[in-house]
Amino acid sequence: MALVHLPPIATADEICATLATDGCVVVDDLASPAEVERLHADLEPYFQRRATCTGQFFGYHTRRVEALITKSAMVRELATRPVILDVMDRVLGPYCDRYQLNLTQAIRIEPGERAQLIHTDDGLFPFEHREIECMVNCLWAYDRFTAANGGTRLAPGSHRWPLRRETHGEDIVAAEMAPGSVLIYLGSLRHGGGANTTHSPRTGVVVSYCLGWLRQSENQYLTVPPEIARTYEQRLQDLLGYVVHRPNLGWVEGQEPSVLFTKPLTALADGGSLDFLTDAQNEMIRQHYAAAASGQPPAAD
Ligand SMILES: O=C(O)CCC(=O)C(=O)O
Ligand SMILES: [Fe+2]
Repeated sequence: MALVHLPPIATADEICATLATDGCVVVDDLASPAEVERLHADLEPYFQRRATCTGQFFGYHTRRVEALITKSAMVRELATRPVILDVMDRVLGPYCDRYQLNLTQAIRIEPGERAQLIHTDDGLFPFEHREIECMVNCLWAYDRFTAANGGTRLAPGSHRWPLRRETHGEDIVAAEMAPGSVLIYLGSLRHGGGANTTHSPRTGVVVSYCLGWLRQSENQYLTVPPEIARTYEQRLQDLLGYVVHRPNLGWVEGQEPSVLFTKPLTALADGGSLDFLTDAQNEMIRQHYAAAASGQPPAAD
C-alpha cells in the first residue's frame, strides 16, 4: 500500500478521508521554503549543543530536542496552522471537550542509526481504546526524507488491524517527502523511524496532539510556565492546556488556569470555586432540581 501525498491546498476533509482509510498521509509543501529556513534558524543552535539520546526506543545515534514551543516561533505557527487544527477538530474533537498539545519534539536521525521498533504512539496511554482515536501526530520534514536516510516507516491501514496481527516487511512503506511537507499519522498507526544508511542526518519536527482528558506526554505546564504562556495567542494557550476540560479537569484553586496569566496563585486563595460542567450536565442538573421543585419525584439519576 503506497503512502498518499496530497497537495498543499488539500482541505481538512480530504486529509481526514485518507487518514480514515490509511491512518497516515503526507501533505506536500505545507510549509514554505522560507518557513523551513526559519525552523532551521530557530532549532539548529539547539541541535548543535544537544547530546545524542540514550535508549532502545529513542536510539543511540539520534538527537531529540523538546520544549519546542518556547524555542521556536516557527513551531508555534506550525502547531496552530488552521488546516491542521481543522483535522484535529474532526479526528479528536468528537472524543473530548477540547484536544491539546501532547508533545513537541524535533528528531534528528543520524548516520548509522538503526531502524526503530515498529510501534504505535498511543501505547503511551495504557488502556484499550479501539473505538476512539487518542492522538494524532504531525511530523514536519525539516530535511528531505528518503527511504535511505531514515524516512519514517509506516504500515498504512494498520490502525484498523487486529491488535495481535504481526507487522511484516511488505506492510511497510517509507515516508519520502521534501522539506516543508508534513506527515500526519494517527496515534494508532504502526510506524517507526527508519535506519539512516546515508552520510547525512534526517530531521523532522513532531507536533503531537491528544485528547484533552489525557495526560500530556511532554509536561506543557513546566516547559511553558504561565509567565511565558501569557505572551502567546489564546489558541496556543488553550492547546498547551491553560483551559479547563469540562467537566472539572485542570482547574487551579477552582478557577480557569488562565487566571494565572494575570494573577499570582496566592491571589486566588479567597475566591469561590467554580464548577465547570458541560452544557448537557448543567441541563440535567437543572431539570433534576426543577422536577423536585414542582413536586414531581426527581429522576433516579
Ligand atoms: O522520527 C521518526 O521518523 C519517527 C520516530 C517515532 O516514531 C518515535 O520516536 O515515536
Ligand atoms: Fe512513534
